[in-house]
Amino acid sequence: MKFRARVLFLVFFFAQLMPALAQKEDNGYRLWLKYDKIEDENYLEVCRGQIKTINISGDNPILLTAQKELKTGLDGLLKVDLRIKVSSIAIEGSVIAGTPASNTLFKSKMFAAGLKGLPKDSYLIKTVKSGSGTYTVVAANNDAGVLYGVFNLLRLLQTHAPLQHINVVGSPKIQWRTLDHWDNPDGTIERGYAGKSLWKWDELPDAIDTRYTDYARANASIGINAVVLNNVNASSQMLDKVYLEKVAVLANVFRAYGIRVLLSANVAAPKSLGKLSTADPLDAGVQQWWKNKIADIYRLIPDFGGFLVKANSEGQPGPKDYGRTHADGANMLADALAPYNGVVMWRAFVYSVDSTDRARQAYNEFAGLDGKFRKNVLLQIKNGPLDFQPREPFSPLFGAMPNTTQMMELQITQEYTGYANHLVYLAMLFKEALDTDTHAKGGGSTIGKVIDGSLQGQRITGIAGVANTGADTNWTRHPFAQANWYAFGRLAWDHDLTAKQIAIEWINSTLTNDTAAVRIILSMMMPSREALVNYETPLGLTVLCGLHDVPAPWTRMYYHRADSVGLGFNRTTTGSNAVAQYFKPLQDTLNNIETCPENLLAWFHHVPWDHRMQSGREFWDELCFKYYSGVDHVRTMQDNWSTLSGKIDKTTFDKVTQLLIKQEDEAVWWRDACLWYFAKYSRKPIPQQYEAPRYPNGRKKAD
Ligand code: GCW
Repeated sequence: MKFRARVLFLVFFFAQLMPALAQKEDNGYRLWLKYDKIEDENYLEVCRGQIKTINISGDNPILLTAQKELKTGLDGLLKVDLRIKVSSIAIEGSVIAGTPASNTLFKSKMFAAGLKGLPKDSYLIKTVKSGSGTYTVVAANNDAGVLYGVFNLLRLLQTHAPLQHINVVGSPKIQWRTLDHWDNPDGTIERGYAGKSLWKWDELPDAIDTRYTDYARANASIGINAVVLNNVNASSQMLDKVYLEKVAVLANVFRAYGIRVLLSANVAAPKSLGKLSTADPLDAGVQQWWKNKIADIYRLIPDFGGFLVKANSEGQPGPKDYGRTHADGANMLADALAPYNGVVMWRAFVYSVDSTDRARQAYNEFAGLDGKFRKNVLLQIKNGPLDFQPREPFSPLFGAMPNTTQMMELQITQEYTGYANHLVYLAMLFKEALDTDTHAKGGGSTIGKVIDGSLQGQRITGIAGVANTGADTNWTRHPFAQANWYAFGRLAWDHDLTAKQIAIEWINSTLTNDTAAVRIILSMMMPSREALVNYETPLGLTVLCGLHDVPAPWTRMYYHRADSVGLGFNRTTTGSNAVAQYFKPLQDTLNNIETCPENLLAWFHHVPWDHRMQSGREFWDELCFKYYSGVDHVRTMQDNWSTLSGKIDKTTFDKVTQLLIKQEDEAVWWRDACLWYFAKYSRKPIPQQYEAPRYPNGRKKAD
């Protein structure tokens, strides 16, 4: 071990001495919007041959943005200074972008058919042959569609897609593609690992940080169109006029990028802010207070999106304080927002420690309320029934409320997935959740189809990701954490994209187009989430942490139930019967230890230590195997990354190298702590072929 650490140190040390090769130093600020000159000379030539002018009128804010972005992107990638020439005639060598309203060209027969029926925010990109040359078209029915099309055209260039024959239609599957910030008025971020909040409340509304624009650009480039600015553990202060005026300034900046602003609302605000004696949603005075407040908000922010609410969970106030239901609370706000087209995103994350099985709680509280919510209420459900663990089964609420609009909440910030210290590509987790079959209407009833409305016909659709951004220069601290922000946006836009496709896009636009290097980076990213599961909570184990990045299984008996017989939480019919919340036949599959997927075994079963696994190993040996293979992957990542020295810009290379050293050590710590502790119950040794623990009693010195 020591030898290994020394080798890595030397690699790192010599990497420092190497001259910065061809690559520029990169502080990561530009994210995936780098637009450095295309290095492949042949491809560059093709692009320069086809793209010579830009034709997009910038006569309203979003089109102006699209024009700016198109020029910035193309100028950078092609290293030219393109002329903007607005005309309704298609000229060879031009990129023509717009809507039928902005350019009469798009009213012509040639485009009318393609645009007909193209939904809001969708676009088509097409190479059109004309005479001896070609021109390129980005067309949409609304301005935001043009902006998304422009960003996609730039992405095609960043990924070196063949330009001569483009024929792409892009269409978002989900309407509310939302980023939730857990940012507090004092500038701190709950579960934020990349510095302070981006919102400088003390400077607003007077000073407008240019970073707000860069933030909006990044979001728009991946299709995000809504942001909730403040923590769900909400301070009423955010609804105060002083703060609303600051919020309005941010909303103005974001609007030009097609982004709407929402706020988390503390439902006790009528009391704390309005000095009423109650916050009961059925009280006429309370209802009037919200109506007035909402009218004030829309005066300042005409396209305000609405409220996100965490109620009666972890100490937050809510309708149950007054003997009312979640539906009563949500509907009262929904009625007040409806005249303005606003929505309520009401969270289903309810948690009180005393419940016998926490994994059952959300379903118990919400399933019976199906059909009771207004049409403009979206029930926001975390992907798993518990709380953003490295792996959970899906929340059984999905698909179980056919008369209620459901949206999914994912966590981009790495609360339980290594903070911003571990390289973990979360698209694998997001995809697993979106692709899971709920069996709500027979096989193929995936969560993706529930939330995009195609399964149960809900008309409003949404998805939210808890942001991992902060004021750190590179936004997310770990350079690879940017990929998780990127992947969330891309999947919110189209959950049928594959995690691999998205990773390639991100690598190409952020790190490199070198084929061999891309392959190596992919081999690191793609298995990284499974590796995390393996070195923290394999085989269906969950919440084995103290602080959320530190192993402490000895404090989490509630979740793992280790004893001399076995390990895991019995949620079968002989236990808490949480399986009953799932649709058949899945319910039976999960209930039977022989058919339950092994990666969820200890979630649903108290697994005997000698239970025979598919690998032929006994459960205990399999557990050891998983913990050790999780660590192995981190080491493979280190080895692979070290081969990229000189191929990736030095700042990023060094930073990732350092973080991988930390990740390796923490992975080993998790492995050693969990196996040391569980061995007390299994009374079995760690098989001999494995290396000796680095932390034999599960503690680090500093611990
Ligand atoms: O995961 C838990 C977090 C809390 C968070 C809560 C929630 C915002 O530990 O910090 O509170 O979930 O989602 O409401």
